[in-house]
Amino acid sequence: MTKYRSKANANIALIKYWGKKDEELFLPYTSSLSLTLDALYTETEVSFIDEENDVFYLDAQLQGEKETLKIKKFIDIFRKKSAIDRRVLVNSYNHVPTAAGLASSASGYAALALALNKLFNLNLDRKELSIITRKGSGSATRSIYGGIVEWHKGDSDENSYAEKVDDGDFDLAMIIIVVNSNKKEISSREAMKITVNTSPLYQAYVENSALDLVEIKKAIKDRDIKRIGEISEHNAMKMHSTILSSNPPMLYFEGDSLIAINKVKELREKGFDAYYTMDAGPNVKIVTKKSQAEEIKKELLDIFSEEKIIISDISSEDGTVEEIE
Ligand code: 2P0
Repeated sequence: MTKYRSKANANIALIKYWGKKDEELFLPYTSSLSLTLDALYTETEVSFIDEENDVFYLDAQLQGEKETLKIKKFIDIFRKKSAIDRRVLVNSYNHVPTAAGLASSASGYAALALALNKLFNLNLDRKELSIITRKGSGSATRSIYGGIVEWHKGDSDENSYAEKVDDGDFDLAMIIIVVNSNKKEISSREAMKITVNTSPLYQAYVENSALDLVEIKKAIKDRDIKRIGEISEHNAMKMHSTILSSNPPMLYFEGDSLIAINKVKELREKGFDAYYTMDAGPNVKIVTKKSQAEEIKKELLDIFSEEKIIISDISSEDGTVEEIE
């Protein structure tokens, strides 16, 4: 029996993806750009089984019908492309610091795609894989690669894909403050749909985000971490403005998110290069310099406990896959 094991790292967007133009094909309204994080990753093992249905374990827990159906649909893409109609056993492990609750669908779908590519003997290249991965979860398309990654929004199935824009091998790091690790009340998929349909600010956000992308790529080329941070912070808050101005309004900030944001501003006043970004949840992520991360952590320990603070380097390594049996 042939078994493969893959690994893909999670990513955090500096220029956010929020909203689909085409829900069937997962074509976004905006291009996005992310950092692939060293500290958070998923490992996934796959093999063929002679069962009626696919079987999915996540962190050694057999998953129910709903979760299994989601990945069945994803595996169907590989079955169709390869014309191999076999069921699959999927064993997926999220490697996140204890109690962080940062399990990521991005690293999950990217790892699964890398493994299925081998299992179904498709030999797709990374660009083709990112196109397929997109249809598992939009943000997952970026986790096929290490470094700093751009997802080109495109306007068709074939030209909406991710690409590494930089190996990220400079003094850049991210600090994650885990504000709340509970499961979200509303999925990103649903929330972004409400935003697209109801926020009067959405169109402006889409136009503005394209400018942010151009500017951040310049800043990355210049290794200008201050500028990278400023653009990221502003882009994230513009996304949250569209979420706040949806109908019904949605709000991802919790009390501790605001405390973290204020602390980041205070750190800046003290001379640190620290900028915040937030996704579809209350956790706050700080864009900073690797060389300042430990000192910033010390400052954060005044407010947050040790296990709530995760320092991560950028992982320059692309997702990997190996045969294990
Ligand atoms: C991002 N987020 O760029 C943005 C920023 C959250 C805020 O991608 O429907 O789980 O599976 O494509 O990828 C979260 O959305 O949504 C997300 P689907 P996904 O990282």
